Amino acid sequence: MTTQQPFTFFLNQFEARIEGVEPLVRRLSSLRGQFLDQSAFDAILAQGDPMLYKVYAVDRPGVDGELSSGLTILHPGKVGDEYFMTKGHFHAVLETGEVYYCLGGRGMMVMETPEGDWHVAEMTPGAVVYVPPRWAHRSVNVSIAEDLVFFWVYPANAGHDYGAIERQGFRKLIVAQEGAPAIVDNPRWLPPAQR
Ligand code: S6P
Ligand code: ZN
Repeated sequence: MTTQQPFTFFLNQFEARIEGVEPLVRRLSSLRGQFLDQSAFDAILAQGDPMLYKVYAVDRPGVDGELSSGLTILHPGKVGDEYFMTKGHFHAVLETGEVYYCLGGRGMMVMETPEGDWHVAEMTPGAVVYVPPRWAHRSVNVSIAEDLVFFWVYPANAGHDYGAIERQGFRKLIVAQEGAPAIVDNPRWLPPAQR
């Protein structure tokens, strides 16, 4: 057994980055099929491929006991009436949870279980959202102009399973209705027994 050495990294909250870490960038094109309004999606892509979010990950070896952590910056914007969001995933090791700590902006975390239970949690500065084992999670920026910035920690051996979400999305969508975010049903979503 090897003994890991303690280390420190610096999260620059004001510049929304982690010192010395290259971010992973996700653009709109990587969420093809996720936004309900396909023609609005195509219209934005025809003008370019905007960056939706950046992820600064301090990854650790994927073994029992290790924790990965990092910072995500999700930009504001909409595709049709639907706010910019992350792809969303289950953890490949389903029985692993995650903690999110919101540092800035205004958002919602959409969650669901494989059985179709759902929950939406508000993300505002200071909010710590606990994602229990088995819950898929997606972050949504519901602000008009501000970035949604959050820190997260999860077991380094959890892995990511994007497949189920890529196929039919989450049960609930977050859309702008009369200027305010609303939780609505995703018409593409089917209960587990009908898939
Ligand atoms: C990892 C954690 C976050 C997300 C990130 C981007 O378990 O939940 O780091 O990876 O916010 O979301 P996604 O769905 O594109 O991985
Ligand atoms: Zn996760």
